[in-house]
Amino acid sequence: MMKRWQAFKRLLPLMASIALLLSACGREDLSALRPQGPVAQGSYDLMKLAISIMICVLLVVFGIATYVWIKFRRKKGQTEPPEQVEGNFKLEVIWTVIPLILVFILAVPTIQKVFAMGEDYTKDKNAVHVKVTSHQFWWEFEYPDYGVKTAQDLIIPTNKRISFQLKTADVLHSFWVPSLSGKIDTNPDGTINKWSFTAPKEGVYLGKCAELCGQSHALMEFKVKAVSPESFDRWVAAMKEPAKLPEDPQIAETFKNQCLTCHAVGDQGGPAAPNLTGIGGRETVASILINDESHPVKENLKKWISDPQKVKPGNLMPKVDLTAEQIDGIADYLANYKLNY
Ligand code: HEC
Ligand SMILES: [Cu+2]
Repeated sequence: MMKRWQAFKRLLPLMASIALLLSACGREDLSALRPQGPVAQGSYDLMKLAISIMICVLLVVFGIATYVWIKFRRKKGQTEPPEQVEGNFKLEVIWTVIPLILVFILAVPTIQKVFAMGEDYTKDKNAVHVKVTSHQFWWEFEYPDYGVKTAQDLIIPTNKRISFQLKTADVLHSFWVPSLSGKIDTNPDGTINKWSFTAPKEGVYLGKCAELCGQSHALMEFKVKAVSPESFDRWVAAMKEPAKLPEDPQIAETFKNQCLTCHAVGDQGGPAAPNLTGIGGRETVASILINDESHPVKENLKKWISDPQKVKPGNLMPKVDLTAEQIDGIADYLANYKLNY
């Protein structure tokens, strides 16, 4: 007994540090335990149901076990083996039927909710339709009804059903916004998966790729930004305005030749890379460099453009050969490319 306690005491600091380490892994805004919309609330309710049932089972099983340990322990002076019991029809029926009932209680709402999440709203006229394409290592969002495409920040109106059609441009990824919904894969076999959720409250919700998809999988994030319906309409209108190019003609020339071969702004450029319209007002650069007071968007843009491979190893943007002035000029132009909405 003493020895065991000694060993336990020695292990205590290790266990405490592991607990600390693991708790640092949890990011507050990446938690399914703080649902912010009805779909995520549904999943959370299922978790609560499952855990409640498990706790009840645990209490009953351990209660009976403790009772049996005490009641049937070897009594003082007892020498013969206790009475041997083999089989008990009544008991066996009970411990088969009860678990079956519990599984049924869990299965019915789970199946209902899973099918509800994947229900097809692609023909729903009241829904906002978004075509999601996952790429190594970024998310593309297209709004077919508005002729608008964006990346990394998914802008949605509050209280409207958002109907998603999801596919991948390369390998298997998984679309996951823990506080708004469960996960849905984007399959490489060409299947288009359907999915939907709503966000009742304005706010920015963190999303993440939830399927190991390559070197920078862990850096493949996105944001869902829920805004008022009026604000959403203004955003769509601003996205549809003609492209604003750099004022400095030399920077404009470099930007057109070196960047618009892959990227698009407004009505110009190509579809191979994230659409950069309004990038100066987004939450992040390349989904992982968070724009805030200590990391202003221009700094993040310079960091990215100078060496994209250093920020997100293995991503498909090559390091473009530019002078420091060109990088500064382009970063300045993009940082000021903001949309009012
Ligand atoms: C060969 C195609 C290609 C070229 C040329 C290219 N990029 Fe990119 N760029 C990409 C791809 C692909 C990504 C997405 C990387 C990722 O996040 O995985 C990207 C990401 C970005 C991002 C982050 C976008 C976002 O949504 O946050 C910025 C900013 C950017 N590029 C700027 C530039 C600039 C400026 C140039 C010109 C100097 C340039 N790119 C040239 C392919 C290209
Ligand atoms: Cu991915």
